[in-house]
Amino acid sequence: SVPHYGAAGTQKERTFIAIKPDGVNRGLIADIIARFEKKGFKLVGLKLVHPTEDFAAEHYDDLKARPFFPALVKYFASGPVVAMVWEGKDVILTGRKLIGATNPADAAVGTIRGDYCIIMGRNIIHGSDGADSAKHEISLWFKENEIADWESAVHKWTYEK
Ligand code: IDP
Ligand code: MG
Repeated sequence: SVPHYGAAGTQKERTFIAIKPDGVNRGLIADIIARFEKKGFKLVGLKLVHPTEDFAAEHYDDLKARPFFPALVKYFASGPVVAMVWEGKDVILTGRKLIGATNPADAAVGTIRGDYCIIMGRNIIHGSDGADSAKHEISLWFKENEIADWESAVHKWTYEK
């Protein structure tokens, strides 16, 4: 079987997706999960976590030199987040497409950010931006025994093989 962070480039590619505290508070959990489910991706990890500011800073470590970093850490640690791992062919890139552009003002209508938020500092959802960050973020947020490596009963209706 694959490592718990998945195998990029295969049907077992995995990405880390988090509904941020504004998405949780605004009642968008079910809608966001539904979009990934209806696309055909498979949920393999799911938990509600209220991150500490230290953990938020670790998650966003690559942005620590940016001027908005302190506000970003406070925002991300301001309430519970829905932490998820989704699996499927090209789920990292396609997940980013479902989410839409970082700035909701630039996000296409029909994307999650395009439909549900207005400003960058409250853009409701996070998604890994590549294979390396997916591996890093899944490993940061989830232990091996928190990932369910299950076979979907509708696999053959989603993929040719
Ligand atoms: P991403 O979430 O689309 O991957 P990143 O560049 O990785 O975007 O930035 C992480 C998060 O930091 C964004 O989702 C957004 O909440 C916040 N952010 C990024 N750039 C800005 C900015 O210029 N002003 C305020 N917040 C920002
Ligand atoms: Mg990012």
